[in-house]
Amino acid sequence: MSGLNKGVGKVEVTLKWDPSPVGAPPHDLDLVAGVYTADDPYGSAAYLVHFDSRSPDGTITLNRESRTGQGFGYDEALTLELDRLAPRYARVVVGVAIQQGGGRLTFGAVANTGVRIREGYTELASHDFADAADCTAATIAEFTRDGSNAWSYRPLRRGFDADPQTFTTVMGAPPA
Ligand SMILES: [Ca+2]
Repeated sequence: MSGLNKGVGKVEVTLKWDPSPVGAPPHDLDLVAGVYTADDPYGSAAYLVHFDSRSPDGTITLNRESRTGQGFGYDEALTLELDRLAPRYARVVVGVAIQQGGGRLTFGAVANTGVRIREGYTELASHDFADAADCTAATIAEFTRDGSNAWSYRPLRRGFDADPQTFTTVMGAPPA
């Protein structure tokens, strides 16, 4: 599915992947959310949410974090309560970054990657990163707030060749 969905409130993003082969370094993928202000929606993130960084007001929460991809079903889960975000925030970008501890690791080298975006029981999108096979990080979704205060969802599929730290500084950049 793609396209524009208006009026989204509480959204869950879930990420899955399969563990690395036995003997290989673990594959660790991370969900990342960048929150941007109305004054500077494409600039630096006002704050980030990921395994090592929480939202100051608790509106965006990483409910589950995996360092290996082991286990059934989804390995990481991020909940965004967009309708609770303070008015000064007008844009949220969600992406996935791959930890590069064992050398350069791309989506194409990680087995069975998948991400799903849902609002309640409604699936807004699902994605397998096939179009980012040569990338080490990618954005997947953008949520923006318009003048009427309603949040809209758009797919935002852009691949990056960046480590997780660098990715957080470029993920909010405007489209080229
Ligand atoms: Ca992780």
